[in-house]
Amino acid sequence: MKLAQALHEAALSRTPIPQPVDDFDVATAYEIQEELLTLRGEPLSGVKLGFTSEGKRRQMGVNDLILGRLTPSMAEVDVAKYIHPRVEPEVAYLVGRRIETVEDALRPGAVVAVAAGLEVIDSRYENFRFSLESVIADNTSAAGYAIGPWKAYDPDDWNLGVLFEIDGRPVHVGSTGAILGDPRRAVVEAARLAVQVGLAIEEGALLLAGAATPAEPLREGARVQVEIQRLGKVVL
Ligand code: 0L1
Ligand code: MG
Repeated sequence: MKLAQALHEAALSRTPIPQPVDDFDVATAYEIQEELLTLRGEPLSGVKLGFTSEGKRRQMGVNDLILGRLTPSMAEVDVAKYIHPRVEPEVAYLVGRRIETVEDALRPGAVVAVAAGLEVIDSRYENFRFSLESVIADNTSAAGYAIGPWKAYDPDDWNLGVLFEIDGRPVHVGSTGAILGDPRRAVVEAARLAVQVGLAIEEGALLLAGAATPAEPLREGARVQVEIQRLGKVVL
């Protein structure tokens, strides 16, 4: 597919591309995303959800969440690799059993651990502008991530305070409850979208549940820290 190739080359060359002119539907967008990941030539390390806050969906004029795929090299965050990166605080879950159906996501042990996370998003489109379909094709802007120390999953740990700091200054405070109203819902929502696109979420996979506050530009040399009550810290 031409768009997958163009997005792959945009990431490699750090040169953003214009919005695609042709319309395509969500199913086609996920096919392009899969093609893009094949071009990357890496296994998956996990999945992520995007548009998990009502405010962001309203701002973008969309009414569903989006699913992206994570790869091991995204764990090597290096500002020099990106086009116009932004960073946002996330809740990260560790998947404890293979999820191929929504029912699997509801079974005990679907999630075994939780951590404070950071996601780097970097649209391969000019000016970070996209439609729902074009951002899905662009693997939901996924570009990097960092995860703090894992803590055994406790279902009571869901509505927790979040402090997002850059260079020692608070830039946002929030709550993990801003993620889907309850970040625990991310497991079922990720399963629903994964089933829709024919993807299984493997045991040991990482699940980035969504952003707890707005994203901020990621500058070269910046010290970025997210601290989540009871879960601990992650630093970039
Ligand atoms: O992870 C996210 O919520 C981002 C999804 C894609 C939209 C964006 O690039 O802001
Ligand atoms: Mg995100």
